[in-house]
Amino acid sequence: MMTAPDLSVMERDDEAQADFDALIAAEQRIEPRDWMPDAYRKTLIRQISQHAHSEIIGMQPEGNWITRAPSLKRKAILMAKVQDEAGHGLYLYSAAQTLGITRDEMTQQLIDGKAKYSSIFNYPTPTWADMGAIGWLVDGAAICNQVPLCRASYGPYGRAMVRVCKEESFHQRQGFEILLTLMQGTPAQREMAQDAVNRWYWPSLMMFGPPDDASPNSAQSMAWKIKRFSNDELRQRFVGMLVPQAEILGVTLPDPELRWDQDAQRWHMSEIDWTEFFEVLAGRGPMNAVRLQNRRSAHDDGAWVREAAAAYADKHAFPRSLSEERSDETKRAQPTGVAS
Ligand code: BYC
Repeated sequence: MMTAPDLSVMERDDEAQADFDALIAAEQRIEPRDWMPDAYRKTLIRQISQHAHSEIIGMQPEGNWITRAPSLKRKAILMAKVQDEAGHGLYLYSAAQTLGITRDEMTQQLIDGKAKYSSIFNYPTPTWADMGAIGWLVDGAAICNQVPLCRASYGPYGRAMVRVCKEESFHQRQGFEILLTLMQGTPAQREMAQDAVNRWYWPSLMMFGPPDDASPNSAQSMAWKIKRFSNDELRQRFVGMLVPQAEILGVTLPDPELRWDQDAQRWHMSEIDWTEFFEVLAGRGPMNAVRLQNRRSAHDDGAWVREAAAAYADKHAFPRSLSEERSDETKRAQPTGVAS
């Protein structure tokens, strides 16, 4: 009987690529079991692991204020928020692991200083108002960036983003509320809130990445429907969200050129200091060294926990020997608490 000849490797790859393209075009999700181009896998590992590292490093600037929060209620809220960030990091590491990289590899890249994480976490938090500014501006920018990522073409990433975004909304509101309380306080408190907004405004705009014409990854990531909007589009959307909220707060956004350009239908703003952005990316921001050193120390200090957990897992992974079982049975059979 005649059998059909096997498809050549090239033909099979073309077919797999065509199936992948069709799923993307039809707004369907790519799942871990599906074939995907190597470059798509690499891009996702890059973005998701950077995102996970950002959540984990992002615990530090706020963790700095847990022991100094001005009231028990503020401390409880801040602790819950920082714990949420740890949870986000863990969902994201898990999503990246579905692409074939291990958690250990990602952690090693971070502590070796080879992996990027968001530039925003390389700035200091000298006052309590920084907790308000981080919630309002940093979590606000994160929401603008991450809501579209809920529709990312890679299933595990998009699904992780849904829960992350719900929690980020709460974070943004708690930051707004901290600033609102300070703005209704004494002149010194109002000054502290404005100062924090002045320091965090520009770095929060940098969170969206370089301008579109200097963003090497955007075009391909948008074609793959990982990113749904460009860096500049999201930055515009963010500023549009901030302007009315700043009015309610009574704070000034530190850009004298900021105005709505009716003709261009976009926000006109001063040029962002991209030199500062690239300096921070190169590891020369105000807090880069401290953030990485803290992460390394935490990793070293946690070595015994990992070893204990691995030993426990090993112990339960294999059936116990017969003699161990027998010795347990003998112990159970002996009456306890009876004086001999
Ligand atoms: N910081 O071609 P581009 C949070 C890099 S945490 C550092 O535009 P892409 C929170 C970029 O990676 C949420 N690096 O890249 C936690 C690329 O370098 P490589 C953090 C940046 O990927 C605790 C190069 O510049 N959010 O909310 O198309 C407390 C060229 O850029 C940055 C995320 O991680 C930056 N700001 O677009 C409170 C969002 N910007 O990898 C809050 C997920 C760019 O080629 N990530 N770079 O060497 C994304 O949406 C995208 O990766 C980006 C960049 C929009 C950030």
